[in-house]
Amino acid sequence: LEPNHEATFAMVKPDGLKNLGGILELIENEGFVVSDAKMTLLSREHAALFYQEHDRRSFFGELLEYITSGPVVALELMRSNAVSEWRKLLGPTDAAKAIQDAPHSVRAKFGTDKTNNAAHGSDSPEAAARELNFFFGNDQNKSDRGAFPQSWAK
Ligand code: DGI
Repeated sequence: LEPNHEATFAMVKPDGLKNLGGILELIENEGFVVSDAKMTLLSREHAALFYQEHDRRSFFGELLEYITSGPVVALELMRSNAVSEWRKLLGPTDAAKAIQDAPHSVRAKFGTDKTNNAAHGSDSPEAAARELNFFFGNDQNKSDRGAFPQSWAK
């Protein structure tokens, strides 16, 4: 494995789903391995838990409406420095700002505004661990990854 090999959590949001292929292409091109994936529809309760740090923000209601408006695709991504590298590829929260500051980013290419911004990325290794656990649980089958070819997880 490469130095600093780690996992992060990504989520293709409802507005990003129509561009799932394009988003996965950017992810693969940056050397990430998609090591787990799950398509799901978040309940309002789960969405509120996932975004609980924002529960006092003015946009919280709008965020919950949006994130429960259609299916999301949860992804576990692996590579060296996966957390910071995925944040970099994702781009700034506001897709309009992303077009200016990070034109090759996922949010610049596939997002629209502050709410409809195509995808999510954990902002720290601690958040990644919590968010991976939230979507994928402490899945013992994850050790089955050892059954994949050595070359697969780079
Ligand atoms: O980690 P990010 O997704 O880049 O941003 P965050 O953790 O600060 O906020 C989580 C989500 O909440 C973000 O992807 C979209 C929404 N959000 C954040 N700030 C604003 C916002 N939505 C609106 N409408 N206005 C905001 O200022």
